[in-house]
Amino acid sequence: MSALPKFMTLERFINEQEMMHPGATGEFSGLLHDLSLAAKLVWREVSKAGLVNILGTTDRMNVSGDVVKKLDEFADETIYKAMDHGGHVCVMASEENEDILQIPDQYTAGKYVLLYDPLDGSSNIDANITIGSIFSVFKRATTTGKGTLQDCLQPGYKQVAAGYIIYGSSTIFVYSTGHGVHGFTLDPSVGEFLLSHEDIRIPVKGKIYSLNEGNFCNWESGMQRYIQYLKEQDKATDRPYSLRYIGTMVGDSHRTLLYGGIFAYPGDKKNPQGKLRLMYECNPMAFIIEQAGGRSSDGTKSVLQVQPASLHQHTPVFLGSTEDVKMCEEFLQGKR
Ligand code: P6P
Repeated sequence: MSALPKFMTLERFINEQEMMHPGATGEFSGLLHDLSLAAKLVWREVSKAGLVNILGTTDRMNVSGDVVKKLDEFADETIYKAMDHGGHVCVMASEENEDILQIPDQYTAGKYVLLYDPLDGSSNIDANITIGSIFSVFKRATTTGKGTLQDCLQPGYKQVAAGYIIYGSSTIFVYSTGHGVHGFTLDPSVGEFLLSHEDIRIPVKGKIYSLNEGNFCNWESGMQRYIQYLKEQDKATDRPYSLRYIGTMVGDSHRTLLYGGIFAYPGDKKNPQGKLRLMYECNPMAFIIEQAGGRSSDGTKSVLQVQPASLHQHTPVFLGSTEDVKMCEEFLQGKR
């Protein structure tokens, strides 16, 4: 009999990870299982968005001022409804909702907190460009009852899990619980996420930089000098780098995770804190990149060290290969 490939489903992987922690109650596994279901339900709509006239926009604006597209709303509601009744979370927060999202009274409040961006890069939906869902999980900070804003506003180093689902040429569920980063590709024919990227490690140095260079004129001088440096011809230091920019954080971060280099959304004169949100974009992506052996920064320290003050706060973000992010920090700090 031909040797069958080692089929490891996400469900089985989660269960095996739980067995490696004797004290585990199964609550954490249950949360991840529910997230996996939510991912499949969102994928089902995203994969046929162009066919069922789900596109278009609503009049509702979200807290970040983006026009909310119908698929955004669907993904937001789908994730909430998949997670609200399992008894695993005590409170949630989403990019699409200004305030925290309570668990309905009829359901048990669990010991975890979920923050998520239901459909990152949704402005690209109509152009069929890669989009994604991003999630961040903490243990609750309070002890009992309904979760609170305090449960949500925890620094990124306290995350117990984080990850994303990238809806591209294939759909991949990438996550970490602090024991490495693993990717699972959806096989639509069986409706299972199958282990395809075990223990992802980011290259120490890359050759790609990824950011919106259209903001160049508004950047501080250190950032301008760093990008100019990457574009100079110097074979000894493997320059010039190539620019790759999808315009979806999930897509640009995923490519950076696999190929190396640096993804950035710096602050600038108009938006000193940049465009990306700390709690449900930068923290989870920084957790993934650091778990894969890379580096994150807000320009001066790890993104995971930022003490949040509000749910939708922005932060400058630099993610990627350790050597690339370190060099960027040296330019930003005037050391080069
Ligand atoms: P810009 C998508 O709208 C998003 O929130 C991120 O996914 C992405 O990295 C960024 O904004 C792109 O912003 O200003 O380059 O269009």
